[in-house]
Amino acid sequence: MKAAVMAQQFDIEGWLVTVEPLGCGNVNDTYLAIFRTVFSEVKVVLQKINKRVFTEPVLLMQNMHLVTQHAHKKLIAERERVERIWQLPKIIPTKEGLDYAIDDDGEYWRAITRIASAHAYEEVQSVDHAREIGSVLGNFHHLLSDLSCDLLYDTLPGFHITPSYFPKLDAALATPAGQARLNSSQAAKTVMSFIDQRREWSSILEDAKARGELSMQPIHGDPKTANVMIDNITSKGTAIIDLDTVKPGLLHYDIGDCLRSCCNPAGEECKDFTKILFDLDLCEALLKGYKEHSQNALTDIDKEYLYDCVRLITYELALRFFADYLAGDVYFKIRHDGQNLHRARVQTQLCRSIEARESQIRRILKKIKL
Ligand code: GN1
Ligand code: MG
Repeated sequence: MKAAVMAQQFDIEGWLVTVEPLGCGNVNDTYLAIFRTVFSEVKVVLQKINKRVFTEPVLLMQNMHLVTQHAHKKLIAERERVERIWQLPKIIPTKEGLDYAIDDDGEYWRAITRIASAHAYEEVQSVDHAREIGSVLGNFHHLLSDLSCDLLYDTLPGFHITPSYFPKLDAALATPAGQARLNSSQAAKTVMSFIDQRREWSSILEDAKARGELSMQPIHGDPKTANVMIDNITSKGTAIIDLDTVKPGLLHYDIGDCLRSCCNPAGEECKDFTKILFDLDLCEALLKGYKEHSQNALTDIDKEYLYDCVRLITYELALRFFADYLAGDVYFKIRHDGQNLHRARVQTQLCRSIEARESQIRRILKKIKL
């Protein structure tokens, strides 16, 4: 198996015992590789980078290198002053000292350390869990707050720039196959009109950015529930994983995405639409955790766009899943036909719930005073 061959390119002590699939990522292929020596065992995370999505894997790894190095230094420096051991995965070099290995098909592989004695959940488990998710994101923003954006490459141009997803949608709609998919179900038509009704509003953050109200900072890009590791021993958040999308962006993309993911306890693949809602208690807990650990990452004007960002990133993900469904599932991996349509419907439903609770969400934001 290719993964087993590639696992052995990295500078890891011992003999490879097994390589097995890990997690439910929608983009990369992820494995757990176990190595043993005659007296110990080490488990590492091995990933094949999806080159169709990340067309510049070398630059992506350069971003990851810079960000982890910066964060590790700061974590060590601050260690004695903080109440827990925050962690972040580290890149494991190849035997030649590189951050990635290339296989004979030209695919890029990397190995990173695994955050041990900790667990990431696909869906939020409790109010305390939500608070920990917010704490981890807050801490991550604090860690990157003094890293200049100019040092990071834009490895995914257009990522989280909501209007930039319309050309893909429109291109898919212009093909006979895209039209056939749109017209094949009432569900698809309903998602389509949901998206159309909000097209004009969808540039709200980009317009604020263009007016100079919001500025770019290093962001995580994908702070969903499943990317936050919770310590098995203390039940506290310990690390954020999946650093592929770390790049310049707005903190709003992260805060919006984190709330979108964490405050929907039914998860992204839920089959029962009556269960999908934006939970306000989880929202409040997450924001409290974020506030406690972000150390004033947000300006006053940033705060004015917090309601919009959670609505927008949820809308955007519905748009991204739906555009991919119409385009024939070329971006997000699927396990069954129609999965991207289903995912788009879940996010659409969640977005409606956010819109219905706008005044309560705004009240929570005021109360927490981020
Ligand atoms: C993708 O593959 P994964 O799970 O890390 C996607 C995110 C979405 C997420 C939804 C690079 O993340 O933007 O929010 O699916 N990542 C990329 O589950 O597009
Ligand atoms: Mg990701």
